[in-house]
Amino acid sequence: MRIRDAKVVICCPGRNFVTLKIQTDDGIYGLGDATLNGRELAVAAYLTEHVVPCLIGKDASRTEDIWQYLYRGGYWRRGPVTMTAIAAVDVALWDIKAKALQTPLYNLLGGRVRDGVMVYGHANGRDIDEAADEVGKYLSQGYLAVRAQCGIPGLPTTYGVSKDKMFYEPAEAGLPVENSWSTEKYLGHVPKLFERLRSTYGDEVHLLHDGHHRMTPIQAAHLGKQLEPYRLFWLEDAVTAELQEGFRIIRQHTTTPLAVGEVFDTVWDTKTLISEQLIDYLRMSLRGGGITALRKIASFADIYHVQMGSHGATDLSPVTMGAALHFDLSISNFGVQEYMHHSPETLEVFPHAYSFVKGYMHPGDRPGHGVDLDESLAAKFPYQRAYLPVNRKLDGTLWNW
Ligand code: KDG
Ligand code: MG
Repeated sequence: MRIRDAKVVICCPGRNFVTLKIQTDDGIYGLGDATLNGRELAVAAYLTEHVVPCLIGKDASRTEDIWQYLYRGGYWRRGPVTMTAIAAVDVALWDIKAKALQTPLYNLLGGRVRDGVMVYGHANGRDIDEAADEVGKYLSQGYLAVRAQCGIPGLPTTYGVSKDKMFYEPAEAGLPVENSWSTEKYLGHVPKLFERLRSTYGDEVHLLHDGHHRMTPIQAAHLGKQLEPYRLFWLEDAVTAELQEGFRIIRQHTTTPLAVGEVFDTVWDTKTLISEQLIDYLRMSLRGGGITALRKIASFADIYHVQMGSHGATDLSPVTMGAALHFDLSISNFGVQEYMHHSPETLEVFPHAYSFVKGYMHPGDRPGHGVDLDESLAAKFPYQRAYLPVNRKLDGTLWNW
C-alpha cells in the first residue's frame, strides 16, 4: 500500500480549512486536517513544498516510521506549523489504515472503552441574564456539560461572547480587529456568573469556564479560590503556559480543577505540568502531532492522574472532530470533548458519520475516521484572509487575546 499522491485542499465555507488528502496505489484515500487558525497558508505551503514530495512512494501503513521521518528527519522540530502538518499526515494515514482493514478507527486504538464521548457546549451572553438563558438552552438540548462566558461591564467586547450563539467563530475576515481588556473588571464579575448558574441550575450540570490566557498566576489563583463554591468541572487557560512552573502558584492556592493545552504542540509543552501534577486536564487537540503523538501523550498523562479534554473549536475542521471522537472513545483517561457547532455549509463540505445524542457524541462505525470531503463543493468556497483578534489593556498595552 504505497502513497501514490497527496494534495492540499483549501476552502472557506464560513471559515478557512486546510485538508490533506493522501491517495494510495490501491485506491484508498485518507484525510487529515491541516488548519491553523490565521496561519492556514503557512501549513499548506509547508505540506505542499516540503512534506508531500517526501511522502510519494512510501508505505502508507508505516504510520510510526513516517511520523518519526517527519519529526526527527525534518531537523527543525516542534512549533505549530510543523506539528499541524505532521498531524495532518498522521491522521490521514490512520484513516487509510482503518479503511484498508475495513474497521472504525477506534478499533485500531484499542477499541471502545466507553459508549459515548461526553461533550461540552459553549453558552455565552452579553450579560449574566443572557448567559444564564443560553446555558438553559444547552441543557434543554441534552448537554451534560456547558462552558459559560459572559460580557464584562465596562468592556466593549469579551472573549467567548458572540453575535451568533450556535456558531461562535472568533476569527474575522480581513486584518486583526483590536479588543480591549481589563483583568480587574473580569475578576470582579466572573464569580457572579457562576453563582447565578449554580443557583438556577443546581449541582448536576458540569460547568466550565475559559480564562483564555489573560491572568497572571496569582490572579488565576484568586479566581480559582473565588470559584470553589461553584465546583467547576474546570477553569481553562488561566494563564499562558510557556512557563509551565507558573501553574505551581495557582495550584498552591486553589482546588478548582485546571485545564490547559489548546496551543500546545508536543509532549515537551506538558512535561512539568503533568509530571508535577499541576493540571487536571490536558486540552491538546490532534493538531499536536496527530494520533501517533497524542496516544503517547495521553499515556504519559494517565500515569499522573491527568485526564484528556480535547480542544474542539470551530477552527478545527470536522476531520479533526471525527478523528478526535475515535481517540476519545479509546483512551481510558478521557475527561470531556469540546463541541462547537460548525456552520451548515461546513458540514455539507465535510460529510461525516459522527452524531450527538443526549450529551454524548459518537464517531459512527464507518471504516476510517468517518469524515469525508466534497471537493467540488469545497471549490465553491475559496480562501479568505481572516485573523483572530488582538487584545490591548485599557492603557493600550498589547496583551494576550
Ligand atoms: O483558534 C483559537 C480558538 O481555537 C480558541 O480561541 C478557542 O479557546 C478556544 C476554545 O477553548 O475553544
Ligand atoms: Mg480555550
